Amino acid sequence: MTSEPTVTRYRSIWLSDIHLGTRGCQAEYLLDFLRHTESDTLYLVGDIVDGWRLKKGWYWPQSHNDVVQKVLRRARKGTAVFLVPGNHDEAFREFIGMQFGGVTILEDTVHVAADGKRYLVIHGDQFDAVVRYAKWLAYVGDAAYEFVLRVNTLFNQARRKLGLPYWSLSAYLKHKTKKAVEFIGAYEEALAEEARRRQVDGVICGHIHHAEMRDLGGVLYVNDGDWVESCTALVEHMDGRLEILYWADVIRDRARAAAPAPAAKDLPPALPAPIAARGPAAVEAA
Ligand SMILES: [Mn+2]
Repeated sequence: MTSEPTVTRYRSIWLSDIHLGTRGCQAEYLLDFLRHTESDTLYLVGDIVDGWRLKKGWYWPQSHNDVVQKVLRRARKGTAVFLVPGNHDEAFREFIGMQFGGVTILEDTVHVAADGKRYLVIHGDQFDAVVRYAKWLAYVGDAAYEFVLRVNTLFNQARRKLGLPYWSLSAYLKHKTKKAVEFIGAYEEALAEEARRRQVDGVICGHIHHAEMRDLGGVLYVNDGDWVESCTALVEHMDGRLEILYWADVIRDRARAAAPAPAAKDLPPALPAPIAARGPAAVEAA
């Protein structure tokens, strides 16, 4: 018997860089995320569908269709869904201000959080030109990058067979590259500067496939990451607090919690009464 998934409701959810239509897309992880979450508002912050890749050859497995269906279903059920196009799905930019299937397409927008904080929501590719190390970014979408993502997928299929959790090989390689690290820093600064210029409290973006949340000179820089490497989403709790969810970790922890309890003979001897009285947290920490 399969039990109903436990669904967590958030005020808002941000997803970007899903790259549907590419082999690198971790659609199964995203479907799991969509099964376990709900929100009043959902922002799709660009590069949702990879038009560049689809032009070169059609790749559209059932799981990618399921992602689209789940998103449209949310829009029908009352979630306010906004699509902010990115460079890989720039075709949507011709439809700014229009609504399709309950999804409103916007060039960028300002999100007002429950605590009154205002965040600019934008994909981020608009700032490639002002970033000195933009050359590195040219690799996002090209054959070498796609090859790394392909290897990453195969690598993780093998890890799953061995019962090991998801681990992003491509994200690891990227962070080992000095140029990439320099680029990320310059990109973050350019986005933070735009937030300052627009007089908002922070910026929520995607594009560089690197989830992050930190203060940059008084504005909050938030990147919701991606679903080709790190499988990350940004959520807003009901009180306005923002949090990056690393979904591969959530799946791993859930699997651990669901693992059958060890047989009595494998358990350590019973705890002395004072420790047991402090409850399960104290036991875990021990
Ligand atoms: Mn992009």
